[in-house]
Amino acid sequence: MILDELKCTQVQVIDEINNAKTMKDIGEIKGKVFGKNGVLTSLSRGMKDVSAEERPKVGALINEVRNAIEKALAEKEQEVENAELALKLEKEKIDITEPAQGVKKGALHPIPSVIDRLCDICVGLGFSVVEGPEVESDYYNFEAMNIPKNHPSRDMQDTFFINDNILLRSQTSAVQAREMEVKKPPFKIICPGKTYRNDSDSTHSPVFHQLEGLVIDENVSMADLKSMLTIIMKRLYGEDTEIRFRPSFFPFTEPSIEVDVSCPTCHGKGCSLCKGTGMLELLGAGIVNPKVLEMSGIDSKKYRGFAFGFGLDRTAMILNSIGNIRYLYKNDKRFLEQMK
Ligand code: FA5
Repeated sequence: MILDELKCTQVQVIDEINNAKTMKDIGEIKGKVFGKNGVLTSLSRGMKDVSAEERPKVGALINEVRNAIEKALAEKEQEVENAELALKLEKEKIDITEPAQGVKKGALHPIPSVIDRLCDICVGLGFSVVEGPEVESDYYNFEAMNIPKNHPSRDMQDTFFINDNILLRSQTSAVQAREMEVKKPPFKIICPGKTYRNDSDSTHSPVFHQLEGLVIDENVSMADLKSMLTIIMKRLYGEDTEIRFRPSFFPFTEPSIEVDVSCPTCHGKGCSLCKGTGMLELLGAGIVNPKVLEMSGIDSKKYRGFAFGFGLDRTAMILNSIGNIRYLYKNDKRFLEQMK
């Protein structure tokens, strides 16, 4: 009886193996045959009920059936593996005559791009780049810049205070005293970075960027400042850019100037970007006030200095003909795509 069952099982299982198409089918057959309740496992368990003289015969047949099934499974596995590999290779075939897919290129946002360009120009002129904290003390932002507490000129920069003595820096000029305290003259530094003021309209943002420049040396003059700024602006905007210096006031420079450039959109004729004036205000600058030098421990009889502070958002707007500062902060992909 058991001998017939074994022979029958062999025929059925080998038939199933022949019909298997995938590794999953083969796995299922293995479970059905050799699993805990598999057909061959159950038949082997039945050995205990077989009489002593039949046992060697049945045992031999069980081994024969097992070997035959295992052999058929191994052959089928190899066959299915080969077929699956052939299919995979067929699917992954690369047609080298197909045109290549274009690579999508990203681009720098206009602000970091302008910072890179200005830093490159200034480093080429011998400046080193420094950094300063955005959360700053009242001392470095104002007092060391000759703007004592309650001085009316503080109103020029509507400042975000964190407490009486800590604020978000309203100007990169805050790095001037920090650098003068630790560097031995002569030196030339620039400091790009974020600045904060309670300001908001089409050309003013509460968060904006400035690039500070400071040169301390003997015999520094207004002529040096003007020629340095002329070189920087012509390298930034092009050789035919017209530059205008106007007298101005900053408590930390004396004398002080403001600098305008001819509008790159209308070339001085007047347009919406320059509000019809043909010129755009770009930065403040001046000869460092001797009081500022003394407060930071620099001998004002021996050394003089000049400083300048670019508004970088304005610079980026001018370079890219952007009509509203908010576009720089909106993260609108359509706008950013145009800046490539
Ligand atoms: C200053 O901040 C001085 N620290 C500049 C300076 C440095 C003068 C060294 C002398 C020596 P002012 O407040 O004008 O100056 O700002 C300089 C530039 O920053 C402006 O010309 C403008 O381009 C930009 N700016 C000022 N406020 C904002 C704002 N809210 N949003 C965008 N840009 C601004």
